[in-house]
Amino acid sequence: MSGAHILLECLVREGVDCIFGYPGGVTLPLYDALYDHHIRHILVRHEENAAFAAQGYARTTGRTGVCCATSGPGATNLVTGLVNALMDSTPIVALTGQVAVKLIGSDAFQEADTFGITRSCTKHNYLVKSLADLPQILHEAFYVASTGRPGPVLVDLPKDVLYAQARYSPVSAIHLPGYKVFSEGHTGQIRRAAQLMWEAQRPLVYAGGGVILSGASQELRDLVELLEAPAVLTLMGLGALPSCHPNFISMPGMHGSYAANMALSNCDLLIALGVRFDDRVTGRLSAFAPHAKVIHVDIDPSEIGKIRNPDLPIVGDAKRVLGRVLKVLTELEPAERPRLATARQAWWSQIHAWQREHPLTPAVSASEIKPQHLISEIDRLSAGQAIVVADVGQHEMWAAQFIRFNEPRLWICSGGLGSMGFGLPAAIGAQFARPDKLVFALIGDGGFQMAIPELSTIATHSLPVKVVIVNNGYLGMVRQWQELFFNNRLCAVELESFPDVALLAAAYGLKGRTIQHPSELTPALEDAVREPGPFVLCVKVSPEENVYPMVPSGAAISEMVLGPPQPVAVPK
Ligand SMILES: Cc1ncc(C[n+]2csc(CCOP(=O)(O)OP(=O)(O)O)c2C)c(N)n1
Repeated sequence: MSGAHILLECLVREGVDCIFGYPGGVTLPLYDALYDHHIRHILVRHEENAAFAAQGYARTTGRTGVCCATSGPGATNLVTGLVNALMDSTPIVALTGQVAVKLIGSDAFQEADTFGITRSCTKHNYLVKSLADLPQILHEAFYVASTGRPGPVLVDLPKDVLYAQARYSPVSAIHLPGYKVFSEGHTGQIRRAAQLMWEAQRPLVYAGGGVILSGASQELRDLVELLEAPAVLTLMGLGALPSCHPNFISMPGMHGSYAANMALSNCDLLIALGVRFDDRVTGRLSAFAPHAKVIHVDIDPSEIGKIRNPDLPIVGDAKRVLGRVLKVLTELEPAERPRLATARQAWWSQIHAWQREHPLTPAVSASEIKPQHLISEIDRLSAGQAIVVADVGQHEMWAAQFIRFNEPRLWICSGGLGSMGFGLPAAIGAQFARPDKLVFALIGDGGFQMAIPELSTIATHSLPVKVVIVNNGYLGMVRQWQELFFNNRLCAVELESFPDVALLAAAYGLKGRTIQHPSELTPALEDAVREPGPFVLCVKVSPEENVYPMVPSGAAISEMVLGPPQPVAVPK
């Protein structure tokens, strides 16, 4: 078999059913092998979008997404997507073409040092120098991408390796002596954690993307119910506990709710599960959860103590560790439960008071469409069941605040990297993975303009994605910071000359429409959802709305700005 056919055979054995990619000179043998192969190749319109689409696919399914690019510019175009996958621990395998082995280092046409360039933006990367190594490397790549803390793995494939012929023999085992996955957690630490959990007066569960990655939603639910503990979920963790669960407060951090941030600031035990104490959550670190002992469960040992030294670290897979913690908690329950009632009553009444004091409520107006109103209408239509893929900016934060997710893997965003341009291609990947699901791509007018070419991919496959553009005429999140922290000196944030979306969609053979009056909102969204195919809906919203609450950078998360500054009465 040729190297290209061996590659496809390995992909089949890994259960790959589709690849998002863009061809070029050195990957021609691969595309020739794909010509009559059952693995689907989805031609995106830019390699970065192949990486984002593979992540939309991976995040909705839990399986490893695959993207493919040619050498040189194709490979360098993948870089943002790779960093994005690394930051959000998303399992993808990126296949890149490379010039022939003997030309490497000669500045050959479309040569780039992909191995060197992607070293720091992948979990691991390989350069395949001989066809004999290809099967082993490829299966290792899938193993490394999907195990432990998942992430992107790149396999660079020289053209002559793809052309060469060899007898294919399947790989029977993977031995990576230097790669250890700790999954069970330390028995003694698990016992101590259970004890601390029962002893706490004001426990708070702080759960993130790691819980979703390990499939630990049920265990998380059992934990909060057993301990009668409140929980906050990070941007990456939304859906790990159903949004309608009574123990769920909301997202914490820079745009988290008052109650979530106050709970963090006042808890006496922080149960951190699959989270990395991101600066957007902690605010000023010295003031973060200042009264709390910290239990930190993470599969990646390098996360432990990276930002906050835990009192009790547990290195392991969230699902397995929580399963074991729950067992010990149940053993200890008869002795510990009686002490719980009064402590929890006080803690919960405090939390409910914070919720009543400053609830998260969407703004609504009779004369203009408030972006929060639009988002809450999407929430109503989704009813906690739709897949919502957000781009980056204000609309993303409002979506995280107001859209409910009653299952994991419904909310997809670019969390760690915050990469504009992510939303549309990631929605494409999600819709390919889940053709049965209603998929919203929620995008700002800035991010949309980074991804317009993917309307062509949507049209080609009649993908029924509902593209909703939250059009405020600005790079909204940057405008908000310029307004609040730079005396409203708006510089380079106005987005003039936005295209007429009905015409733009029609140019791609799609249906599209622009609305701007509140009375049009509900019918337009309902029409878009009823439409069996794709729909592009541009919603002109109030241009100068800001996301609140907001923790200014450098402030403690208890120092939230809860709303726009109130006009000060000038003494006469
Ligand atoms: C690739 C990239 N470039 C720049 C930024 C910085 N940035 C963060 S939010 C934002 C504005 C986004 O504007 P828009 O897409 O219109 O969404 P909005 O904030 O208005 O909802 C910018 C420029 C980024 N996150 N990603």
